[in-house]
Amino acid sequence: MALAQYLAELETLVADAARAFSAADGALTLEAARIEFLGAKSGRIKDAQKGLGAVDKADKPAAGKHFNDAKQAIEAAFTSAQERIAAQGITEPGLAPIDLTLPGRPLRLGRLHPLTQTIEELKEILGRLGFTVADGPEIEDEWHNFEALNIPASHPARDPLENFYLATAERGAGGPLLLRSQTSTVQIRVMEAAKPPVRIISLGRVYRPDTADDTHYPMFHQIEGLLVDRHVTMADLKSTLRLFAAAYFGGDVHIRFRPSFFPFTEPSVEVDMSWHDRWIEMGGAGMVDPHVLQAVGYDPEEYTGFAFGLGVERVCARRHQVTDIREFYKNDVRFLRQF
Ligand code: FA5
Repeated sequence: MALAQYLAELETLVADAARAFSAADGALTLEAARIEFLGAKSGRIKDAQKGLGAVDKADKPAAGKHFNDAKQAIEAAFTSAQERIAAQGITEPGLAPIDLTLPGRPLRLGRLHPLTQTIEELKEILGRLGFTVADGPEIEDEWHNFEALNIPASHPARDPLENFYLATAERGAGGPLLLRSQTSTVQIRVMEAAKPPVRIISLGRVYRPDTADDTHYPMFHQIEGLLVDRHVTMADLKSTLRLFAAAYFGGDVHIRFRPSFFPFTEPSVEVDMSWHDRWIEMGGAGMVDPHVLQAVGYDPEEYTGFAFGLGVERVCARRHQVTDIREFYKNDVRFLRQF
């Protein structure tokens, strides 16, 4: 190749590179130009270097010198484009320069679900009244969910249509398995494992095939309380629930017992609470039935006890003036962010 032709090619190369680097308006376009001209494998400078081999032998020293000059010019064009882009704070083509004096975007922190917050608060309040937390399984057998709670096989509460029985041949030590329909199961588990006195609460999920509406959901939470000791009376039950209600809702709260029936308590009551002049059913309670004490090996002549079971969604909804408990399960962050 004649020297003149090689020099002409170098000239075009330098001009193309100068144009590409000065047109670069962000990190991406600059990088694309760098690869095109200065790329180590197939950049155009690399090609020009290979082209030196084809120049007539006598012209090689001159061609080599021009090649070095061209390479330096292109590298200089790259460096100055790089500095220009950095100085303007441009990171992407088409974006305005970054204003480093703007305040940062705050990180959006997650938070505990309102029901989790309520559960923690209830544990704390009843903890102050001397109750410790006990846990039980969500998959239960018939003994703990019904039998030991004085709910015989003929009782309508055991109807398969009223419960989530598991479609499995597997059985627990206490018969067929189901998702527990109440936390009262934990009363039995605790009394089977410990001698009186007993003073526990248990909080957790329970399951019932209820149609969802503003006060019902097929999966919900209960807080169960159980106190067994000598000389325990209904008065102790009422004062405990009153102290609990006053601590959770603050002043202006009233509680009321309505006669009711639960197979595992005698007498039994529904517990209503009123706060800001509206009564709402929170749960059931009563004195532990002597048959239940007997079933777990406690002497009902010596010991008496009270138990209560409240709906956590109801308690939480009342406190925060949520009118529909389904809101707790929609996962709408606009709702959840308020707690
Ligand atoms: C019981 O479950 C008894 N185990 C309570 C109990 C415990 C009585 C200890 C005596 C001694 P009940 O089925 O009424 O009772 O439910 C208690 C509370 O759970 C209700 O008052 C209500 O607040 C809540 N609850 C019941 N069903 C639902 C549901 N589908 N969705 C949301 N909350 C519910």
